[in-house]
Amino acid sequence: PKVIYLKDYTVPSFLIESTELRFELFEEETIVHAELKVKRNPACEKSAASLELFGHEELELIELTIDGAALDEKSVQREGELLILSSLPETFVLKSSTRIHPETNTALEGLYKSDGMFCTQCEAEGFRRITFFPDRPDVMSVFRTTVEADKKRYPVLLSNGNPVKTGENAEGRHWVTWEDPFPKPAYLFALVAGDLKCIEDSFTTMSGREVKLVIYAEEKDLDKLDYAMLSLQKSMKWDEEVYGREYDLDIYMIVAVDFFNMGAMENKGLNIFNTSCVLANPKTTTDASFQRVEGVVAHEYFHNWSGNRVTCRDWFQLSLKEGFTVFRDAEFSADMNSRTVKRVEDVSLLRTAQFAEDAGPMAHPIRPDSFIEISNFYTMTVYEKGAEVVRMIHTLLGPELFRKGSDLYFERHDGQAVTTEDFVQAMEDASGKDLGQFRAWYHQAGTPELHITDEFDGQKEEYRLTVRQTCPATPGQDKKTPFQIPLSVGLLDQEGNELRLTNGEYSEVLEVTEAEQTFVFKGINAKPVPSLLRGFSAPVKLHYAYQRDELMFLMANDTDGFSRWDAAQKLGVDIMQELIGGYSVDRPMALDSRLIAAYRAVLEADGLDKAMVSKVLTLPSQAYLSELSEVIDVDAIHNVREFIRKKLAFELEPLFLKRYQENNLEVDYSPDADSIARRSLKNLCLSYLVATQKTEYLQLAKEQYAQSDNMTDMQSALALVAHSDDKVAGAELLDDFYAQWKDESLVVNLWLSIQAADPSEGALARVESLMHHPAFDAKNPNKLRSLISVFCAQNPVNFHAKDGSGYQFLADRIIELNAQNPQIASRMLTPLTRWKKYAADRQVLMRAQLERIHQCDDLSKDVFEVVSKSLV
Ligand code: HT7
Ligand code: ZN
Repeated sequence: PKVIYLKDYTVPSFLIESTELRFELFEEETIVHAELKVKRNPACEKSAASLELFGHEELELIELTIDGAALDEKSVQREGELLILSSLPETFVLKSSTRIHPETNTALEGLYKSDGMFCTQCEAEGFRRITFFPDRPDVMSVFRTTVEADKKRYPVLLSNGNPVKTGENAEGRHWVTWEDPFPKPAYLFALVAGDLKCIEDSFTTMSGREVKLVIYAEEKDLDKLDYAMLSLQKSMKWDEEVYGREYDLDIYMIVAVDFFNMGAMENKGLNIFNTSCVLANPKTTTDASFQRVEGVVAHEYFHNWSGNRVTCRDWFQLSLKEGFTVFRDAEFSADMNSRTVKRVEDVSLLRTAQFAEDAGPMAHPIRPDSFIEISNFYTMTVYEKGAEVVRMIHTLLGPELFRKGSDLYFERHDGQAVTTEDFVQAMEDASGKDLGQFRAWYHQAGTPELHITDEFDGQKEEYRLTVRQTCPATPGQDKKTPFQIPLSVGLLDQEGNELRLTNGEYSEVLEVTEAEQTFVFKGINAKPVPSLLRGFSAPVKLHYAYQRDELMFLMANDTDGFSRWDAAQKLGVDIMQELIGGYSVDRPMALDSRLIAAYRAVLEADGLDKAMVSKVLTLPSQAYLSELSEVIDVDAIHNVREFIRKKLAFELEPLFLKRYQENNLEVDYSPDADSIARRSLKNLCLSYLVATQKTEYLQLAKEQYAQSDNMTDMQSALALVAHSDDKVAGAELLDDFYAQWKDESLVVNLWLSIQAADPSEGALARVESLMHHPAFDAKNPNKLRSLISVFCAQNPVNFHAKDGSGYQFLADRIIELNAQNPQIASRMLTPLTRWKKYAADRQVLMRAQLERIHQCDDLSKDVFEVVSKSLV
């Protein structure tokens, strides 16, 4: 397959002034009529250049005319995905008719069917599966779309923009025409046709315009749409208040579909959402999913400006819209809920999944230089690290100048397709801050590491921090230049009081720009304890030789909530790593009593934020410890973690019980931050209690399961019983749960995941048998993720079984999925790509499966790219 390079970018040779589409939807085929008004691009230097239309190989071209006449054979060439038209006039009307088959489209790209309804997914390159078109984001046009279908089966017909006309045809068919006045690239096109019901509301914008808000779903899910509506209204208000951005069409629609490759899609005026990111009600939805719905609704809404009004010039610029929009949605969630908790959750994810990606064979900068298949680059790096890079600009400029920069960016580039460079330039121009060196974050991959040492000079009353930065080699980038890194620090005296720093404040952002650099703090009369990388001010790995007592001190005294949690994590990691090291040489395990003391202090303290208490009392995850390991010892990590959990449970049992009882209130469910925090602390305490393996606590979990009026408490209790040693009790509850919820697809996904994550022996056989259960559907990505991906990513002891059975199982699934749904196949491959992090015996087994996949005929570009890069 061909590699596409950023350096080869050239402007399009033709532009499209308007696009008129007519879809005739039938059960056995769909006919797409397209009429494009085309003109030569004055910015293109090649005056005789041809027009390149993209069209997937499966498209059947029925008719093609230019200004009403058929083209002569010499002027039309079809080469793979390209239809090349040459000898063209300056302006012309291009008409085509194409036959496609959404009814058999299992890739879920382009036009396809989800549970009997037609829907689309065009980002990144799905539009070329619909019709022949210059499917590239820098070709923007206005769209007028008519959708025609059987009225009974498909009473609702939607597309982007505003509905302008409707009518009925013979044979029970009807049609609706939609007009979108905003020029957009084809990747933002959307169409939906189905038997849908909706809820409606409205939003009055800051300039007083009333916008109609409509959320569509299948009738059975109508009772799960209110939370998304509320989240949408909150997002619209927040974007006006924080960014001055107003919505621009008269209507905003969201449609929930069950078959979807990702979370949601920001199509102009017609968002399409995976049901898992839009449906929510207390009976069927966990707290985590409520928060996800709020966050994803906001994310897609914010794209209306960061992505749609100002879009990407080419797909290398993906982080321009994704990094910025993730930053925007994270700030929104922080404002709606607890800022510190949101930061802790985001940093945990970044430090496990993104850092692992940055250290693996697919490592790439947030603005990649090349790709084979762009779908492979919707990554943690482009999204989450991209958001951290925007956050660093926010930190370096401060909130006021950052807002000036974003105003300038939106104003300067409204209606354009631009680059990450344009974004940085706007920030620079608005603030006057030199971001020259900062740009390295866009083109250098890998996680920078900060090695910090300190020195106290009592005579000079000086405290010095010396910071050395390094960045490991990544594929194609051996050497890196130093990054500009905002390092937020504070200093605490021996009593735990914060000291005033050089800027006169208690916190200061040091700008690290050199390979090695020393920062001096004057007027310090005793050696302080440094609080480093406050708020995780940069996406880096920090190395500073903290003593365990110092970490306990920071846990108790640091004023920065994030840093208190981070100190607890560091203490946990330090203690666990010592035991993990001893595990392979059979050293008896003993828990450092300081961890017990630190946990006790947190459990005993009054008035602490409950969400933070539960975060602090959660041991570093298996995934994080794996990421930190030179060589991942799966069993050692698992067993050490379980040993410590049990030990803490026994030592602190009365406190866990007290906190459980205090927080086990009989109140009506609400997904507000305080209630979520209370449930999270309660369920964490219950998990420690069950870890004692005392029957009374298993009984307590069963009671919680039986009495709970919400899915958060029910699911937590079910998982604890199902993963306990009492397999009879576990099976009983799992059967009961399925019987209760078998008609709620998203709840059934929880049921699949709980079983897939069960660490007890025989998990693979259970997963294999669940693949034959009526609840499972191998064509539905949500089912695949809930069962297969959860097993491979969240059940390490079974997935990494020494006999290689887990690896073979995953490879079999990838080979099956490669033809059916390449995007999902390639995403599911990730666990195998990390083979170099394991000991030799596992490496051999993992590599063998990668090679088996590599040797398959007809590998999709998606799978080929990931497998071949992983084998290097
Ligand atoms: N911008 C959206 C990307 C997306 C996508 C990409 C590839 C394949 C399927 C997809 N579905 C949605 C999602 C977002 O970031 O908002
Ligand atoms: Zn996005």
